[in-house]
Amino acid sequence: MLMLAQNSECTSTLTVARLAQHGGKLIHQYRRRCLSVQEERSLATLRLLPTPTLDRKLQVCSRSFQMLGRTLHGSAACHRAVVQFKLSDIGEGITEVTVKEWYVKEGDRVSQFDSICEVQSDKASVTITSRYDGVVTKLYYDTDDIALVGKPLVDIETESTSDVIQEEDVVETPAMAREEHTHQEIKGLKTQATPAVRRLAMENNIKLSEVVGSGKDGRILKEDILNFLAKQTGAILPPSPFGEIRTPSPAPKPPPLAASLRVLAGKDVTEPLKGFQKAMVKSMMAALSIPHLGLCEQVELSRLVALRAELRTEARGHGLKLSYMPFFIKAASLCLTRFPILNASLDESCQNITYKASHNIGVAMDTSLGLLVPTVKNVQLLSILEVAQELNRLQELGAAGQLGTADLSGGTFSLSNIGSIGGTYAKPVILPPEVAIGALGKIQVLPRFDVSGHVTRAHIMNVSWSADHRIIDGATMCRFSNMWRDFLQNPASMLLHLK
Ligand code: CO6
Repeated sequence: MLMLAQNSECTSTLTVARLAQHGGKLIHQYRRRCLSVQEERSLATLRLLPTPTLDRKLQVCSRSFQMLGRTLHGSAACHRAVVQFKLSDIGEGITEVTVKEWYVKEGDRVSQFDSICEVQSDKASVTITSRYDGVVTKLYYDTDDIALVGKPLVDIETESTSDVIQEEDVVETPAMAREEHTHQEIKGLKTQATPAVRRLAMENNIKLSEVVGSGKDGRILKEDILNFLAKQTGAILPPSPFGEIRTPSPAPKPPPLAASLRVLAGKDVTEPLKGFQKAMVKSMMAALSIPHLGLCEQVELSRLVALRAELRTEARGHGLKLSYMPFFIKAASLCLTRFPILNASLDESCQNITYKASHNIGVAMDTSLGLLVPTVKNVQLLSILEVAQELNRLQELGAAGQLGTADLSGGTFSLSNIGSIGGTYAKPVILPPEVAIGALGKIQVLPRFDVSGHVTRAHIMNVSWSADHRIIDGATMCRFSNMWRDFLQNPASMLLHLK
């Protein structure tokens, strides 16, 4: 039995010690979790032993492992470990970020989930939070340095190794500590969470088994618990993109004036491109490889203007702001159902088209951090009011500089309402891997002829479409545009298609 436990690499200390204490009751559990086929055969032989013999062997084994466990714990307790806290993979192929601000300095004491620094990736500005309790002993970067994913960000001297949560980038802890602190066995699945997260769940009477983890390998994060709680209570919380990264709480700072002031003072200023500007270079260079076709159209929105005026009070009753955008977005989704080629992507070798099932409509947004394109996901499943709700949420996050990667990724088609700033016409640029985008101009009150030839006041908006001409032809774009225009000129007709 001892040999079996030593051979088995997983959680041997705890499992065998328990096995020794409870004998046959845990044999099945132990076997299921730890044993190879060969070991199982040996165990079958062991089970054939008379019970007193088995008990004696288990007691011996238990004593050995209790001693081993004490030794491991003893050495852990008196040992301060320095953990290299690495910048984790934040997905979306992001390999580097700019360190915007440190919230700690060397010598500062931090607890789990304390903010360490704010970084800006290609996609979003995010706050890195600590996984450990301890003292910061080293910062690897200065403000405005480029930090690399997978490389150390800070060193933290932890106070107790038994509290350290293991990731691929930190020091080893005894198997028992890991077993007790990071895993919980539920229906054969292991739920992973840090002690702080477990505490938070416990304090709120939440069973971890009911929470879906959004961290690496399904790890349950603090945000998952908060979101779970929010769903139960109806509160709205900002989302968190990945793992140890969550959206920042500090208010966004206005862009530094230094460069523009120096320019005003008559000096040329050269500075490196960073963050979103750098991301824009990348995405626009990619967009440049797409042959764009353009199509412009005028839309007469007088009926929509009247309808929105009527419905916005009702929306306000739901605590929502109802602008024109939810109608534009929903109408686009209805048209995408009819023209799936506009909600598609072309692979890099131009061999395959993927028609996307979800209508994740990107909305170009003028945020406190610059132009970002968060997406309203699965518009095909949403009512106009639900689109408004989602847009309101995204706008609030955008204004606070808190849009996360999850909201900024996955777009399948985009709309840019430049008219809300005042632009009348635009030439929108496709955001790869999408294949089409529409830019909406300012709604203007202009004279038009009615059917009797009389001049009337009309609410006119220009829409400018760009499409990937490699897979979309002008006729398709025009038919899509006509359909979209008709829905908005006669918004009641959308009712027939709403589910
Ligand atoms: N015309 C007239 N009035 C408008 C329009 C247009 N096109 N759009 C919005 N509005 C009104 C809107 O109805 C609100 O009025 P009230 O409800 O009466 O208060 C008001 O303007 C403010 O609307 P808001 O901007 O808050 O909300 P909306 O849902 O319309 O737009 C948004 C949300 C996120 C699209 C917008 O806030 C925004 O950020 N727009 C800028 C987008 C941008 O920067 N695009 C440029 C990208 S680069 O495309 C590009 C090709 C180049 C030019």
